Amino acid sequence: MSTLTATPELNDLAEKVWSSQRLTFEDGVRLFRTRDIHTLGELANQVRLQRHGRQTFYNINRHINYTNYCVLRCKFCSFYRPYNNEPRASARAEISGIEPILPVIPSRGLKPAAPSDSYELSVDEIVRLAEQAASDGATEVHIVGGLHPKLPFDYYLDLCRGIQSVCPKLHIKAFTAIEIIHFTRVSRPRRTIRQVLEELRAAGLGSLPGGGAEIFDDRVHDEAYKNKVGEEGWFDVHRAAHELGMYSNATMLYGHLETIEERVQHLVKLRDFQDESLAGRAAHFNCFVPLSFIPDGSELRHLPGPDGLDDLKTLAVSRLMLDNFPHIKSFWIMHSPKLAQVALDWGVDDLDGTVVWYDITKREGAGTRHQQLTVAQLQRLVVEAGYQPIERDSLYQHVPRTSMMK
Ligand code: V47
Repeated sequence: MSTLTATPELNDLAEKVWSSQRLTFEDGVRLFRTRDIHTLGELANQVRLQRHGRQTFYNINRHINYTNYCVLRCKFCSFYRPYNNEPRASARAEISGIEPILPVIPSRGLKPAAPSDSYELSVDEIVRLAEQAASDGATEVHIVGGLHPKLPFDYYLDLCRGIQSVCPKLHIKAFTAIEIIHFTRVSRPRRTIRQVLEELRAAGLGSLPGGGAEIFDDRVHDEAYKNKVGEEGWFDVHRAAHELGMYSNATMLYGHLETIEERVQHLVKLRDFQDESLAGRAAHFNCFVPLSFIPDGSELRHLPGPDGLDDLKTLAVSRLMLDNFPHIKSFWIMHSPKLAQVALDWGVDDLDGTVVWYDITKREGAGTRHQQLTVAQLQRLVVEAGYQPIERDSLYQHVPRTSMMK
């Protein structure tokens, strides 16, 4: 497969990659620990080139984070705000059959503005954002939020229905596995995971993003996100989605309290699950998204977070270990556009998209919710790196455009 000469340290692993043999857990750990980073990057790049040639995928999308109220207190998260019975926004009044507890505050985008920065968006506001995104050329809205203690299941159904009725072509990629399980708990009568997914799909949900996976390990779970649904629940949701024919993604939040072994174990668990989905379910994971931990503002802010080399190694090892995942994404919001560009040589073939607004992490402190790359900027990153930019839809079909998007 290659003209690459691996150092003796990685010779046997290079042979395995060249002959398409599956890497073991121990191989993954060795790749993380190697000092021969050039061979590691080149091996990942070869796998990427074999799968996708020089094509690099991006989409025109818009991320919408509907609330930062959350019943959880994950230590890595700087996004959540406790609910504490603060004055309510307009959301509940606008959705079917819900009486507002407090007077409705006129719709003004994010509410309340002061003294707290907690917010929830009404269904109408979300639909308007989606409409705006569609008129700007977006093919996808990526919608996730905190676990809101009061919003009823109807809010999420109305949100999907509302978007679908005004933008029937817009793909709704929404709700992490953790949110889906939250919906089973708030729904009345209580729904199963499958019922929640079926109802959301009938309302317009197209696919599931990969968030909430963190690290599949009980020790890390108990130290960093104790009360969150763990690996079993996360896989239950993705299993049900794949059985229903709904595609999804998978993530790994790395660079906080986990060890290298725990990272590799996470990858192996995903690979095993993907084998099952590919063999016997109607859909599977499309993409793996390693999320680089951003400590700013979180309870773990004393940690340094991953450096650039760790980011590149993690992406490369992911490409090599996850031999049954079609795509590896560098989410430029967390990696930075510069690192995401370099990562195209380290196994990455997807850059997510234009994003526009993003609330969950802010690399440069407060006031930078507006995090956007234009199509021209995304394309330039790709072209300058020697790759071919391809606009994709949510299911990785090529999007033909008659005019150049900005
Ligand atoms: O679920 C939270 C993570 C996720 C931090 O599926 C953090 O295509 C880093 O899942 N530092 C949300 N990460 C983002 C996500 C995602 C993003 C882009 C594309 C896709 C996809 C999925 O972000 C959360 C959590 O795991 N996260 N806090 C933090 N401080």
